[in-house]
Amino acid sequence: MFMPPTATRALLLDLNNFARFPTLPVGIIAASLRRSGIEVQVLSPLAVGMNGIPRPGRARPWGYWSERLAWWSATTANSAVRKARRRIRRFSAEGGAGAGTSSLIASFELALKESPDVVLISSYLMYHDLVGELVESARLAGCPVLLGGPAFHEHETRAAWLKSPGVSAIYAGECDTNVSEMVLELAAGKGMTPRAGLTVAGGADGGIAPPLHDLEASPFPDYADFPWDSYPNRIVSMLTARGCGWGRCTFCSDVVTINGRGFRSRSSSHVLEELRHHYDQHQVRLFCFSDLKLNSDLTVWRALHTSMREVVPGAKWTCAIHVGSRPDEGLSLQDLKAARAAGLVRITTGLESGSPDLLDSMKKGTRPERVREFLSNAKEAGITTRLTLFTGYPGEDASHLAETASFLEDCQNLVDRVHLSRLSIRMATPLLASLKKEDPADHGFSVAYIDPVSDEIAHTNNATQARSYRKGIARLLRVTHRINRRPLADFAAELEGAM
Ligand code: B12
Ligand code: SF4
Repeated sequence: MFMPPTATRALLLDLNNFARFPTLPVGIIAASLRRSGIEVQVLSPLAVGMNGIPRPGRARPWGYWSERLAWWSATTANSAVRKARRRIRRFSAEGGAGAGTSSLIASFELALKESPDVVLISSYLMYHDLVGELVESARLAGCPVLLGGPAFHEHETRAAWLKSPGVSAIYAGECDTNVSEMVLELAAGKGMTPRAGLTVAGGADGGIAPPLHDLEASPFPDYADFPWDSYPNRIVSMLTARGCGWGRCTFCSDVVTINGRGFRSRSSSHVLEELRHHYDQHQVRLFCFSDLKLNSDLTVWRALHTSMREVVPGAKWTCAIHVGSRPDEGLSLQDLKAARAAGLVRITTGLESGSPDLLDSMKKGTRPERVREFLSNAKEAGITTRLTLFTGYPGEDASHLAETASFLEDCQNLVDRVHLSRLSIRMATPLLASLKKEDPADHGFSVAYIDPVSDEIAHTNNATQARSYRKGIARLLRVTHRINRRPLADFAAELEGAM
């Protein structure tokens, strides 16, 4: 392995800022740089007073009314209300902004005084304006900046972000095994070797790097630099694979991101070794599997059931699964009992809608009755469940909402949390591509604008204005609130809000 003669120093800024556990990609980058002998300072916004975005837990008593207000303000025909709402949301998305942001900028400037050779920023797109301020400070300090993150997969996004004069280059790819080379080249100041995924300021667009196939070449994430005392408990995020074994849902933006393209899995032994590593390093027993669908690779899924508690005594964990249509989805009562015995206490799954017709047009690959059976098995196995649903898919009307509400009312004693949202349309999804081709007059649904800087796509949906539709929403919000008002079982409470 190439070792630099004198250690290169990198300042790594984590703008994925989450309030519950250390950030996985930032841990990977830190480990990868250290493996090459590069010194790394990780700057976590949470450590310097910038709030992470909270995940909802138990609903407040007034939750039903605040959800109705949120729904109304998002869908009203009054464009001034919608505009005001967008402004408020953008402000709060930037992490509570205000004081938190200025203390982050101050800490960043302080870190620049230590003269790092390179700044690396891992960012979600909502932090564009903040990144603009940070890179300007780096530019004034004469320090090159390499930018990356999960959502730089579109040419327009990269072009817009490269307009900030302090950004030296954007890498649109999984950088697990090549980040050190890029850092050393930037530090040497002799220009960067062209590579797939790399766009240098002023140069031609480098596209997206192909997906990383040898996941075991990636180091275990190094979580030593995170503000462990700022988290309510000690949780580590794990990934056994990248992408989703189903991967076809039309609206899904996860499978078009940098790391979500194509399904790739690690071996069970490599995953178990990593679990043991984090247990030894940080004494963690709580794990959040960030896989899009942990039951994609049934060998790894079942290895967790048999070996999780052998490698981490007393482990508790949470994950997301997809109730698909394979004959064996690994979700039988026997499987779920084995998973519970191995410490699985919470499962999230996306049903999206209770209407079989809508599920077909979304290519969701699931059926409401199969999800019901899964919920019932999970309940019997003693695992708490969380269901995600959304309204507003093109073609949805009051009758579809009624199917979803009936499903939830039937299952309300089987499910512990419901996350009910409105459709978000994202760039690069099959849904957006099909909407661009269609005539909005056909179904009263149209895309109002696309902002490639933030990947915010506004749309109008005439169906939501019908009285019967609004009544359907109220019914759905009522049953959702009833479910979310209940406290979560004590054995699963440590992982509430982790996913
Ligand atoms: C797990 C997950 C979560 C978890 C954990 C989040 C965390 N911060 O750890 C939870 C469920 C809590 C969560 C919450 C949210 N999430 Co989330 N989440 C994901 C998910 C499914 C996987 C992320 C992950 O771990 N990826 C694995 C790593 C290995 O991949 P990666 O992040 O892409 O990093 C690689 C490359 O991008 C590159 N890279 C990354 N950074 C850098 C930096 C440099 C310098 C370089 C060279 C390369 C590089 O190399 C990395 C290693 O391979 C992604 C979907 C997806 N497929 O990415 C969404 C995603 C990241 N989330 C997203 C969002 C919007 C959110 C929320 C804001 C949602 C909300 N409104 O509440 C919150 C914000 C919470 C927060 N501040 O962190 C968006 C971000 C979109 C955007 N426009 O930027 C994504 C992409 C989902 C989507 N498709 O819209 N999330
Ligand atoms: S199952 Fe989930 S992660 Fe997979 S494509 Fe569908 S929505 Fe995306």
